[in-house]
Amino acid sequence: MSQLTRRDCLALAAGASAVAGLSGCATPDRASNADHASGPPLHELASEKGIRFGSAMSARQLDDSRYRDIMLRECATMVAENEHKWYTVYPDPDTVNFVPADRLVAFAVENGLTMRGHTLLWHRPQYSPKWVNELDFSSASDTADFVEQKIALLAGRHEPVIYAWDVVNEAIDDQTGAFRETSLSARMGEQLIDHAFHVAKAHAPNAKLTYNDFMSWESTSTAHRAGVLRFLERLKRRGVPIDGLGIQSHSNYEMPDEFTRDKQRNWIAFCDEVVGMGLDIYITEFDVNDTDLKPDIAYRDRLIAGYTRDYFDMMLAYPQLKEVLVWGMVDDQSWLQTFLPRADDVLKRPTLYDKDYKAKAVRTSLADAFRGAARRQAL
Ligand code: 9MR
Repeated sequence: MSQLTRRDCLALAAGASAVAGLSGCATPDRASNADHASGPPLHELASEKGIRFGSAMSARQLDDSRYRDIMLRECATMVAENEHKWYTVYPDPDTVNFVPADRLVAFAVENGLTMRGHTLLWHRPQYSPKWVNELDFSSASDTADFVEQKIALLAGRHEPVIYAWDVVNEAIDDQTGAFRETSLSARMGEQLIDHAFHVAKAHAPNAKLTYNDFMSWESTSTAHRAGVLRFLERLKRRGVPIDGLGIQSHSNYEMPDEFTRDKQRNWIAFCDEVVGMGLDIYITEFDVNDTDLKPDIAYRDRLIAGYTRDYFDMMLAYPQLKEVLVWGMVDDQSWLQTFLPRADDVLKRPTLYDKDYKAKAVRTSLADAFRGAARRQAL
């Protein structure tokens, strides 16, 4: 599978009349003049190809009627941005708080959307409640009992509504590729992960079970990609009930115009190995970081739209790609506004809709990528 990058396309377009015949190059001018909300909703274009499309949503956004309208028009599925995380559900040892998660699930059910679950175990101390990080278990079996109780409650709460769970999130150190150490793995090691999947299977027997992580095509991600592959191999070897890899698809550190041919090759090699293990792939948190792009809006939108078309053309070529979720729908509400903020304080444009709830060129790119995708066996 070989793709032309946006940079390749622009270079060719500068001098070659043959550019019209190149595949994988969305023409930026056409994209910028279009009505980007026109035509069928994204979930319809996706489902015609056997793909489920949706977005993350937070409980706060339930009170935003324009946000809700976009969700209902575009999405067939949704995922809670933070409401199923341990720090929300289990903020201290004596509290269980399902209030915001229940509101989101009720919204999905009332409106005929399906719901993904994120996440039964975020294996990363930075995002784990402080009280959990401070636990000191005396044995592996004590740890296992504790983890079972927490995961069983979470996985069972919305069974059978939640059709897929990120059982484990971000267990591999993105710098070294090693399995992270936490208070929960201190006695169990990687058996903790196997246990999490087995408990999830027992309490959400109909859900697709996923390992979710943010390894990417970026050059800074080489050790992370390798670590995730070895980790998945170990899980498969031990017979862990895992159905797929959640590829978050935040392109955080390198800009969209850096998705070069070499990086595409490395990325394809990674995805080939994943599907070669018999796993499905899910894009679970797509957005595009524009921290270092010059502020001109038309310029940024053009690069982001072009990158999005390239990325999805590549990913949708895998029949194992069964669902696509974006990490939020409206620019000014994206987590990226505060993560790696722009030096000039200009609002970032990482999602499909701008702060005025108007669809951008990137939406057209995604719609076109779905139109161009082959049909596959749905989840
Ligand atoms: O978007 C989420 C942000 O609101 C939270 O503060 C943050 C910490 O819980 O998590 C963000 O979502 C992350 C997701 O859960 C896992 N992958 C990376 C996402 C962006 O950081």
